[in-house]
Amino acid sequence: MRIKRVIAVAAAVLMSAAVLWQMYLRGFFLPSWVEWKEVSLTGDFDLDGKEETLQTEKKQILMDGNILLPKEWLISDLQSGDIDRDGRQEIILLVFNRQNFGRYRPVWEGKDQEKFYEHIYIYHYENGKLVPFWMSSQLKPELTSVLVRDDGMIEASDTMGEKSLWQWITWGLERAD
Ligand SMILES: [Ca+2]
Ligand SMILES: [Ca+2]
Repeated sequence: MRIKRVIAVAAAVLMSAAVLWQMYLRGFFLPSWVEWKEVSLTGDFDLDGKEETLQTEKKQILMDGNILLPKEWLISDLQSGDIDRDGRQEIILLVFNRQNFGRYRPVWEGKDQEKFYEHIYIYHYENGKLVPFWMSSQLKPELTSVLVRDDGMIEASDTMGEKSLWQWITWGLERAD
């Protein structure tokens, strides 16, 4: 009897650990300053003459109900704007994932880490997919929001309460204020 009870308790502990881990992976324990915005943007992102709608819902980015990025990535904000002034809209995302690096992580970084890092990822929409344009490594300090202005400049607010202005220059974002 005693052994059975120990097994039952151990199973319950394992199950709650599994539930907690799943909650962790879904971002439930990320800091409370993270605002999970549900945004809907309509535009002709692939310049084929037809409009499409991108939206964020439950920390994912979707088009026509299809999730466009890995499900483990948690999206807190979605913006679009022509940041490099070439007439085509870029899609700007604040993403939490367990990768310190962008898409092209060094070979010695084989696995996802436990900790979540925040990134700005910039994409183009092409052939029904998001195609990477520019991806930041871990943001320091972390950003609470980004806003793409009509002139393509990006206004960012960080967790220290500071605001900053960023401009696309040749191949990356540079501080403009
Ligand atoms: Ca289109
Ligand atoms: Ca552009």
